[in-house]
Amino acid sequence: MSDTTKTVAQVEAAPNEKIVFERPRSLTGANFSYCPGCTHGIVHRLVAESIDELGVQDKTIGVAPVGCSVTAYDFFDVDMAQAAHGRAPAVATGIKRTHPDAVVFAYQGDGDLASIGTAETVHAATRGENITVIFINNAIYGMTGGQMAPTSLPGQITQTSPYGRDTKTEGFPLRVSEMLATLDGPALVQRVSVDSPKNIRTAKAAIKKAFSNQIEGKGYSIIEVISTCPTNWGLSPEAALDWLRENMLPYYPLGVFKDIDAEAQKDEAQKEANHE
Ligand SMILES: Cc1ncc(C[n+]2csc(CCOP(=O)(O)OP(=O)(O)O)c2C)c(N)n1
Ligand code: SF4
Ligand SMILES: [Mg+2]
Repeated sequence: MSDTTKTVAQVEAAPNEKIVFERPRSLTGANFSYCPGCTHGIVHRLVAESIDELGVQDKTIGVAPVGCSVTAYDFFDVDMAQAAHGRAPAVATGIKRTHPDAVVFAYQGDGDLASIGTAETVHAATRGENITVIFINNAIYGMTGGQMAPTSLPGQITQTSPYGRDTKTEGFPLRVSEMLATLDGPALVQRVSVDSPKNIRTAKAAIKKAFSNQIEGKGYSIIEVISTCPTNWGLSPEAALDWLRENMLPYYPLGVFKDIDAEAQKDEAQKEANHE
């Protein structure tokens, strides 16, 4: 087992040196417990960089889920709370309402958010709760050994669908972003991926905006991150990225599904055009 308590010290620059890359301050430096090629680590970094850049480390409170990121409290150097399976948006709601000046985020897997926590997710979104949700969709229950999740693809082989997910008996995968974007409550609903440098940059901008929205009081923002689980997909890290591109991205298209800022800009442009 990896020793998650072992931390890497923050680098200090010598007088004649310039630091060009370092660990975000909002990560503790504890070794990640994630498998090789798992994208949870990339997303942790993007969340931590966003918190650093917005200067809110001292007032951020994260809510960890169950699933492989259950130990997120070891990795984020901010105050953390632990929610029972699927209850992170409800716990985040309570924290935010009692600490309105805090910046509160829930970090959840697809089993956690889209299965047991579907009700909490939908209701936090429709209330327009002023929280940030980071949703890791890897199409599987990772931590418990690779059972089928609500997001597993049609035909996908998992421990509980050994002949492939049969939509006749197991139904169709939930497209959470599309579903939440139909609600009036959310300020931002965006789906991103972390399979390439270009997509990682887009993911970073989306995650940072989801935090900025909260700081500006704009309301509920959720970023769905299409992610890998090489271990339970039975693939190498590299092959897992190919599988993600070939199978997940066609079913879960990337993009912005709701953005109240973009809608406001469009309305403004329309008003100006009508006056011309
Ligand atoms: C109420 C409840 N039911 C089931 C479990 C067992 N359980 C723990 S983690 C997990 C799967 C989590 O999968 P996901 O949320 O997709 O996270 P991942 O590990 O894939 O990142 C399950 C079913 C639990 N802890 N609590
Ligand atoms: S089991 Fe899957 S989701 Fe969990 S750490 Fe390993 S690769 Fe990541
Ligand atoms: Mg999962």
